[in-house]
Amino acid sequence: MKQGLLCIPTYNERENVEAIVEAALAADPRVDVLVVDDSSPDGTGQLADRLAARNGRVQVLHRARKEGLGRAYLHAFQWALAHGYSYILQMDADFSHHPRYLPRLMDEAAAGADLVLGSRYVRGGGTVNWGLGRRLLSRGGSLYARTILGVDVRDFTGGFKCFRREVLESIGLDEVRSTGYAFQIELTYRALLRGFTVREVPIVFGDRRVGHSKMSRHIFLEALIMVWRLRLAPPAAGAGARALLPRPSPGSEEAAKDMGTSVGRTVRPDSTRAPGARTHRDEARP
Ligand SMILES: Nc1nc2c(ncn2[C@@H]2O[C@H](COP(=O)(O)OP(=O)(O)OP(=O)(O)O)[C@@H](O)[C@H]2O)c(=O)[nH]1
Ligand SMILES: [Mg+2]
Repeated sequence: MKQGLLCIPTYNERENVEAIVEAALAADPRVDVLVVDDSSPDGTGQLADRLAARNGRVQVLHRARKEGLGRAYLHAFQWALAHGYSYILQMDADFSHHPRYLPRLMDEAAAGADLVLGSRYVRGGGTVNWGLGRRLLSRGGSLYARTILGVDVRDFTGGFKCFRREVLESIGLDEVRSTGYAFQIELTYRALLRGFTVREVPIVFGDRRVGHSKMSRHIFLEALIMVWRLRLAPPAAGAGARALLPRPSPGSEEAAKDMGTSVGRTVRPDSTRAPGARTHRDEARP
């Protein structure tokens, strides 16, 4: 079985694609790269083809038209499963997600986490060069999703992740409905509903280096609405979803404080509760 496949969706990322692919390959020898390009008018797909021709660790998936980040990822994830990868990673092309974190994401998954999230909102994580408005929007978005869905994930909208293949095999990729930021929320929520553990590790999120944003009001509104749809018609938990409100494990906060440092946190289903129910626990690792 092959190790990691890093899926990088691109739309008009001509200035970034070569540098990000090379940085990713250099950052972790366990990881191959799949560029998923939606026929970018600026020629990103052809540039990626040239990279693939030079390097056997690079593949390119060309899609006929721009259908949003979520559709591109779903296509890439199916490809990764069909090609036998054990760990499937996702990352933006614009260096907001720095490849230096890839080994940590892989290590945590190899150590047993089912889904690892690069998280801006755990100790040690953060954002740089963001104005107050964007900070509030991002933090507010995670708080909104966390509150409505009742699971204690700190960074719900981030797109720097590593899935064990079993997660993607069992969360019903064919039924995923969202396309923009909501896609990140939906996949993490589906993983928790299926009983998988989610581990958040800190990342510092930088501004895109060059190129243009594809963020739109539509993507934002989709996330607002989709969270309620997930809440009211949960993909896998049926009517039990109201029982999912998190409950901290006794002593976990104290344990984290005693260690003096927290370099990640785990959200996991609680096996001592009814099926589908879950709680969360902070973890401190030296
Ligand atoms: N294949 C594909 N990739 C997309 C699509 N929309 C966005 N992307 C890629 O998804 C990643 C994230 O998009 P960004 O435009 O950076 O979104 P953002 O990070 O919210 O916005 P910025 O802060 O401006 O960077 C980038 O690598 C984009 O090229 C799409 O429709 N199809
Ligand atoms: Mg970006």
